[in-house]
Amino acid sequence: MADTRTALRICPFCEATCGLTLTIDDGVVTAARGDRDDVFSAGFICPKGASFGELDNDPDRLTQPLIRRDGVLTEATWDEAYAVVTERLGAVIGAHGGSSVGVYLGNPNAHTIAGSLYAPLIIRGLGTRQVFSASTLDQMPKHVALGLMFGSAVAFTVPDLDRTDYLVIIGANPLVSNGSLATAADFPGKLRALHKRGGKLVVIDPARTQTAKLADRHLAPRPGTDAALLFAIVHVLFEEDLVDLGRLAEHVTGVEQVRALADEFSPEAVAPACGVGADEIRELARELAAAPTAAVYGRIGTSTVEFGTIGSWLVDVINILTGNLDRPGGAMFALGAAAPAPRPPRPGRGFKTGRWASRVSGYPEALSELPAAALAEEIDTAGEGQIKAMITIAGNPVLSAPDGDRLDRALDSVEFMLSVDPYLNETTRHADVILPPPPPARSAHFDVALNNLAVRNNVRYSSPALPLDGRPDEPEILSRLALILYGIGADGDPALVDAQVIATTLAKETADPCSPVAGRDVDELTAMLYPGPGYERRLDMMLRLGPYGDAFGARPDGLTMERLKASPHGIDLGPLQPRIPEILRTPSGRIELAPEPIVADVARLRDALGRTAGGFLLIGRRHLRSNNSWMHNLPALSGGSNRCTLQIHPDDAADLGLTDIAVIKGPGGELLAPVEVNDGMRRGVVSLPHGWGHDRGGTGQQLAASRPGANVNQLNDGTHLDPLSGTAVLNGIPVDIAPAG
Ligand SMILES: Nc1nc2c(c(=O)[nH]1)N[C@H]1C(S)=C(S)[C@@H](COP(=O)(O)OP(=O)(O)OC[C@H]3O[C@@H](n4cnc5c(=O)[nH]c(N)nc54)[C@H](O)[C@@H]3O)O[C@H]1N2
Ligand SMILES: Nc1nc2c(c(=O)[nH]1)N[C@H]1C(S)=C(S)[C@@H](COP(=O)(O)OP(=O)(O)OC[C@H]3O[C@@H](n4cnc5c(=O)[nH]c(N)nc54)[C@H](O)[C@@H]3O)O[C@H]1N2
Ligand code: SF4
Ligand SMILES: [Mo]
Repeated sequence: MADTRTALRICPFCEATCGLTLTIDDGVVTAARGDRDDVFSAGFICPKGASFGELDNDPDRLTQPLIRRDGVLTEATWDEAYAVVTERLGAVIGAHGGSSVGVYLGNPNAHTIAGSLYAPLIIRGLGTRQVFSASTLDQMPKHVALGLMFGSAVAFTVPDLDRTDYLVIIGANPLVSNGSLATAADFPGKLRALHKRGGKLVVIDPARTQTAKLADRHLAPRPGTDAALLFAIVHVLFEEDLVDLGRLAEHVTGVEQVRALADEFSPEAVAPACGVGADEIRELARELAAAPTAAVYGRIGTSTVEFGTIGSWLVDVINILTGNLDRPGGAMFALGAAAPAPRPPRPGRGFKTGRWASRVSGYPEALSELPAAALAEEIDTAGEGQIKAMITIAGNPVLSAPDGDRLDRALDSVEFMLSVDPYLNETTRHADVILPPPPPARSAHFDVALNNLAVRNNVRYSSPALPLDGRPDEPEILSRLALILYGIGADGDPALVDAQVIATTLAKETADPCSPVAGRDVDELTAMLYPGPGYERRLDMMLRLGPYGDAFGARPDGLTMERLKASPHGIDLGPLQPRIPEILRTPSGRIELAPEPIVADVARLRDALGRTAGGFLLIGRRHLRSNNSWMHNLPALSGGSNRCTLQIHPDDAADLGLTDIAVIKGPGGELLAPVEVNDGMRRGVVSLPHGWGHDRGGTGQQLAASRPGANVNQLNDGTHLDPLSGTAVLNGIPVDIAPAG
């Protein structure tokens, strides 16, 4: 008789954070289904979540550390691996300082406790400014726009999906991605519910995506022109006297400046560049203003483009000018359970980029990060401040960032490289040491980051579903690396790392007159913390200091780790609530609608309007059964439509005489891809998915290597960035297409 049981586990594979019920037979995850009682996801699941078991049990997952011996990565014990890190990383730091160590943090860090709570300690331990992440391949324009407008780069505006009457989705395909920067389990169901209650959906996307097919209205602009199109909406709002800030009026400055800036972006002026009719833009602006409530929501297609920050800013400018920011049914701010408790409104220091610049190209820092597109040059350009060693945590920049071939060579040249990653892949194959975290069923889960982006406030926690069996979990791995950097050594007690964070945080909180624990005794509070592993103690502290917390006994009904654990399907914390002015931290204490750096960048947009481009523009796409570069190794997710093909309009294919294979040339190189005609593509636009190109030697993902696809980012030379955020231009890249051979 098999020993069969179930365990609950929040899915860590995308931002939807669905609750799963895992079936466990004899200590192995054999199935996953949606947890119908989950307070947030109510049973929703997608093919990736359903493949949880396959991912957990993937035989290509590393179970032991690898260390490079005589040039070859070979299995080693954890003690041996930490010893090599201590010696070799220590040697680089001894010779060149901690600032010579580059760090790249990949996407899964947003989904793990380790990435949220422990990765920052490694950066601090190194004292390095050579910090890179997937954010500058993704959402950094949004951070910069939010920071400049609201004074906090993490004051995310989230569409109130459950209550809105009119939703505009620009540059996102949530039917496939399941949503991003808007944590909503069952996005498809929420769009259907919008229709059911008589609401309207508008999708703005050069491709007729799955999401666009659901829309009442689909505009298909030329790639890279969202900022101009959004500006034209703003123009119409002013011109036709449709601006109505409502409750926000007293909290906003800069409205007249925005009016002046929008003056030259009339629908008629931008229509030729956008390839969308002026009347369509006017109609959209009028409907947005007339809707009882409306929300504009932008994502990758509005972000990873030439004018990413201006576009991301305009999304919220429209939400504000139509009175839809911070009201039910509009774009609102979540209030995460582990975020600090709200403080009384007050002016803040505001947000600045460019406090320092990258060494080689002088790109401004944003949110203490440098552009991922500049990582290779920071490694391969000699001189003072050059990166001499690399640490990657949960990232695969060789496939995710522009010009992977250059990064490939650069990573090969560093004196020492350490990767914390479960796979031997295109990036980690360069490491001298790979430390593999355990599979997800053996890890705890809490959405430190994504709870602040949820379309409905909630809090949920998963304990590990299976024991670690002697392996360290990822918090322990990162804690031991921190101990090495602090000079204590890898055999120190990892609990010291948590104790230090707890002591520092509580000292600050008790000294803050606005904190729920102002004036209390740090030792008394510390003694009250949940008696679990270090990360549970830290989460307990955060929850208790947070907006719903028990304030360490002062609010006896409030949230604690113990109470959260007693609610295995999670705790619903209600619909989003207005947070202005409390959330604002600008120097003026108001929403600064016309921040100087953005105003200064508008001239660049104006100049681009007159540009006439021939040739094709390349955009990206995602597949339901894929996740960036790292899920091409699972049988359940491979095959079918999940293929690295060049999608092109049939008439364009016919004009070019394209039949089976196309050669695609971009500013950074060329590649071959099978042609897939698709009449949903705009004429002159082609699409390729990213995360493919598994044909490099020395990797350990057999299935992925057997159907490698091509690395779209090789078409990109990495020199084109959104200047305000340092984000790589990944959509709207000029390419030439021809039949192969
Ligand atoms: N052309 C083009 N390029 C793009 C994009 C695009 O739209 N077009 N999208 C961009 C975006 S939005 C993103 S977010 C980036 C992603 O860029 P990256 O984050 O660099 O790449 P991923 O493919 O997500 O790689 C994730 C890595 O984390 C590892 N991993 C998985 N789970 C864990 C874990 O629990 N712990 C640890 N330590 N490691 C883990 C995987 O093995 C893999 O190596 O790609 C970007 N690149
Ligand atoms: N199944 C699956 N889910 C995922 C991922 C995955 O790889 N697979 N990745 C996850 C990650 S890391 C992220 S960041 C999110 C991303 O979430 P989304 O942003 O929703 O995902 P994308 O599919 O990249 O959608 C971008 C859309 O922008 C369009 N687009 C391209 N250029 C332009 C343009 O110039 N203007 C406009 N208006 N549209 C344009 C594209 O056609 C595409 O439909 O998805 C996450 N979820
Ligand atoms: S939608 Fe995202 S969180 Fe939900 S099951 Fe799929 S991958 Fe997991
Ligand atoms: Mo992403």
